[in-house]
Formats: sequence, C-alpha cells, structure tokens
Amino acid sequence: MYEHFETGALHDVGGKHPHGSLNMPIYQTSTFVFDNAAQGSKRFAGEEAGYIYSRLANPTVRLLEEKIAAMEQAEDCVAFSSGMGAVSATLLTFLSQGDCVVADSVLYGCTFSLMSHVFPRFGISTRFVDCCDLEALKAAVAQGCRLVYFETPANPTMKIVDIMAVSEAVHEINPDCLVVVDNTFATPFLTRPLHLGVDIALHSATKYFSGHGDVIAGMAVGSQALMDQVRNVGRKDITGSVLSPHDAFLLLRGIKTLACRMQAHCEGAQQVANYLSRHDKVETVYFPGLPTHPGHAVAKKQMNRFGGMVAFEVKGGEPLAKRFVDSLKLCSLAVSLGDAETLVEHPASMTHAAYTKMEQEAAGISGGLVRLSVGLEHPEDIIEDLKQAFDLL
Ligand code: 4LM
Repeated sequence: MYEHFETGALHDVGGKHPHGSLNMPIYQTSTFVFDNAAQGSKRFAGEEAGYIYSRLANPTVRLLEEKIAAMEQAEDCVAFSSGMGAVSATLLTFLSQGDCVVADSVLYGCTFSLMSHVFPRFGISTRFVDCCDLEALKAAVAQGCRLVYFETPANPTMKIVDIMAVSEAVHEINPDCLVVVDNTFATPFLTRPLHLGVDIALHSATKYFSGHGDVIAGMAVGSQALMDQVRNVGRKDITGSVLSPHDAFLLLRGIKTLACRMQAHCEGAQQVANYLSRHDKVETVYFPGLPTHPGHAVAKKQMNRFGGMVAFEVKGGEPLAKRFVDSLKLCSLAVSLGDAETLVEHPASMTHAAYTKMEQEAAGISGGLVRLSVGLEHPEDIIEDLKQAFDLL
C-alpha cells in the first residue's frame, strides 16, 4: 500500500501481470478449469484458493476490488454491475423481514424508491429522518433499527452529514447496528468514511471511478467479515449483480487518473459555485465549499476538497429551471455525474421523480433545482455557457 493516493491508484496491488503486461489482462471467461475432481471439491469447500466461476470471483475484477479496498483503506471490496446492485445486494445481505432501516430523507431517487416502495413488500420498513438532526436520528435508532443509511454529499441537495458524529451516536445506542454511507459524490480521494466510523461505504463506480461515462458499476467496501457476507449472499445468491471483466478493465483504466480528475472537478466546481452565488437569477447555491453552506464546517472536517457537484435553485421555479437547462449548449442535459463532460439535470423530474411532491418538498428538492456535475472543460467555458443560458431567461 502506498502512502500517497495518486501512487496507489496507479500501481497495482500484488505486482506484475502475465508476460510483463503493464495492464491487467481482461480475463474474459465465465468459468475456470479444474485439474481434477479433488481440486474442484477443495475449491468449493474453501480448502484451496483458486478461481471457480466469474460470478464468485474473476482475476480482473479481483484486482479492481483490491485497488478500491486499498484506496478506501478497507479490508475488502466487492464489485457489482451497477451502483444500485451494490446498494440492493448490501442491504439485502443484512436485512430480514421485520427489520427497520433508518435513512436520511435525501437519497438518490432509486435508493429512495427501493426503501420506500420495494422493501415494504418484504416486511422491511424505513424511517426517514434528517441525519443532521442527531437527536431525531438517535430517537429513531432507539426505536429499534438494523441499519442506518445516508449519503454525503447527498444527491441532489449537497447536504453534508457528519459521518463521525452519526457513526458514534448510532453505535453508542446499538453497537450491532450497521452504519452504511453512499460515498459516490466524495470518492475516497476526498473522504474515507471507514476511518470515520462507518461499517460499510458504497459507490456508484459509474461516476468518478469510471470518469468517462462508459461503464455502469458499483462497489461496497468494509471489513473482511462484512464483505465476505456481501460477496457470498448479496452478490452470489440474491442479486447476481456481477461486474464484467471488461468493465473492470475500464474502471482500472479510469481510476489511474482519479486523483488528478478529482482535483480538476473540485477546482471547476468551486469556480462555478462562486459565479452562481453572485448571479441575480439564482435563488440559492448548494455547494459545500461555499462558507454560506450549512454543512461547510463539517465538509471541511471530513473532505479534502469539496467535490465536483453543484446544485442551485433558479429564481422563478420549475418553468425557468427547465428553460435554463434547455438553453445550455456546452453542458449536456443528462443524468449521471462524474464524467469528463459537464452534465446538467433537473432532479425533481428526472433522478428524483420517484419522490412524491410532498416528499420532494420535505427533502428540499424543489422544481427550481438544477444539478450540475462540473466536468473537465475549462471552468471559464462552463461559466460562459451558464451565462448565455441565464441571459435568455
Ligand atoms: C444520478 N445516480 O444521480 P448506478 N448512489 C448514488 C447515485 O447518485 C447513483 C447510484 C447510487 C444517478 C444515476 C442516473 C449517490 C446514481 C446508483 O446508476 O446504478 O451505477 O448508481 O444521475
């Protein structure tokens, strides 16, 4: 393991690859041949190390898992074929009928949907709270809870949750209650949640890990004991949400440049947020790097920089927000985030459309809210595009 993040992201765990290949080969195989029946039985019994079948493990995917575990300074990582694969497989590994989840009210729309619409079908309930309100959180956990779940920065409002304060409060009430954070917006380059007391961190690796808008993938990281269960139950048996070796290769390529891309995303987002905060057609800017953001002090404590995501409310609400996004030329109107290109979307009608109007209001997702994933273009060009779109309002 290397001391500096940049070096660890570039140099492979475990050294050289076959034939001196600089990059890990793509082991595009579903299955692995045993020497004999005795060897096959031993592998199945866990008495001999070695590959069996790519739903269980694959060398290219395994290297990626080891690399991401090292980046998060976690004991292990399990890769999935999507971020939602990571979320659902991890949650279903640990939740049973009759269990209760306590979750923050601001979540990615499909995660919210899973908890509020799908889990009840299996007898799993969710109490939604504001994890910034520690008293409300403690009261909800004290009523009985198997797992606490939140995002920080949260999608799409950029709410910052104090990871250490939440982990300590929850574990004090119930040491067995799992604290799970979705670390997609921060990445381990900005925040390492396991150091701050959470049990499991999740990622949509579709976003910054890939960085190029060409892969759908997810990750779970945590202790060996927890990840063994996630791998053997949530991935192998429940969801079968297996990452393909080719997508693992693309992710290994993407994460070589994660550190320098994140620096540029953070720099661009800060400049864009500063510009927006001075614009008279903007009601509010949500970016943790602004001193006016309610989570600024906590963000300074738990993030190395403030990330590449910015949200803001356009004055005049939904009609003007939609006219604004329709007028952008450089920024692409698309969901997803963390790509090289700047992406813009309207959360209330797109990523968070699964929330009812009332739920959106409670979570602070207004019709005027616009979300920007600041890309790697020159920040002045992004600002110029925003300016021409505002001028048309
Ligand atoms: C989006 N997000 O917001 P896959 N966790 C977080 C996310 O933002 C997402 C996922 C998990 C968006 C997708 C369209 C915080 C996704 C789910 O899309 O399944 O890799 O990740 O624009």
